Amino acid sequence: MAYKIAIIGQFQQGKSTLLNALLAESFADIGEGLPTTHAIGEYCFGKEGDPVNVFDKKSHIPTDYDLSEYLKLDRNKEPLKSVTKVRFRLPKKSLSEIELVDTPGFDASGPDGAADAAIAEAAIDSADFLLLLAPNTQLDEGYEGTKGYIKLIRRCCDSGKPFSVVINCKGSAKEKKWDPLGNDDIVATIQAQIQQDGGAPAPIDGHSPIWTCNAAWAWYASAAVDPSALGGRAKERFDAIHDDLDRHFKGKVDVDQIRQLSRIDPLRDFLTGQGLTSCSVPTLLKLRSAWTDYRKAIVGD
Ligand SMILES: Nc1nc2c(ncn2[C@@H]2O[C@H](COP(=O)(O)OP(=O)(O)OP(=O)(O)O)[C@@H](O)[C@H]2O)c(=O)[nH]1
Ligand SMILES: [Mg+2]
Repeated sequence: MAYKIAIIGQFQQGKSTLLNALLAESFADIGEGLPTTHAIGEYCFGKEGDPVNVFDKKSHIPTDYDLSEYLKLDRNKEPLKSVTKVRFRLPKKSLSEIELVDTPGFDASGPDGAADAAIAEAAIDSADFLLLLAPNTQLDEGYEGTKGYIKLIRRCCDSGKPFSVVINCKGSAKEKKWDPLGNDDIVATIQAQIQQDGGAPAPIDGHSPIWTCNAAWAWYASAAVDPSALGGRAKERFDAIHDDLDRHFKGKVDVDQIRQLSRIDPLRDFLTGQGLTSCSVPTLLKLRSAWTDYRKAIVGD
């Protein structure tokens, strides 16, 4: 059985973007502010041409779709609207030992919000490892969304399962928000909470259990190889990221550098290598300076 890694977090914080970045291909739908993922997305190893298995509430027997046909369909319309789980079987070496699971987000309002949370809870229960995605724009003292994250950190600790925290930078369009650690308090908040709840998260890349990344940059670096392949919304998102990068790097956007700075590759290596062990608080405390040194080495500021 493959090692099951579930990406969890609040709604619209970049779980599906992270999943696509780890697979270096766009399978999961990305949103624009409204809750977007409502079904479990399982991404596991398969052969070229394997069908996508689609499950809904009514039956345990899946309906099969051809992968390229499935990706063209509108997932917000019936029959796909009432889907509870989609299983992708992909010929990707990175999935030979692990299975990645994209989940609906926590804390959305309305009846869909409660249903999304129930599905995400079940995904936590059936996972071997949890990747909690925390955006750098949150976890500020006094910010309402922080409470939701504290609850999720506690949920990870209580699950007794190994977990790591990934900080992304959803607010990259704003000044200084391109740095996943642009919010000074974020690591301290997470550390204090994990410590208080008695959790022992797993260090990524032999280094720290709180990993910073920018999945949007990784996605940009992959798509930049062939921007003509992008259509519709993807093109708009690509152009927005390009403008953002242009500003930060003063017109010298080097795709390899951006990819390296996104820090997706070491995260993927960690996940596929299953280097999952526990880690002490002193190791956690080294993170901030490690990230600053890393950034200086790459962009020189
Ligand atoms: N700049 C930047 N934007 C990001 C990053 N990750 C996600 N985003 C943006 O955040 C928005 C939401 O991303 P999704 O991947 O749909 O978020 P999600 O957590 O899967 O959302 P739900 O499915 O609703 O729970 C999109 O507009 C993404 O482009 C990141 O690392 N950097
Ligand atoms: Mg999603």
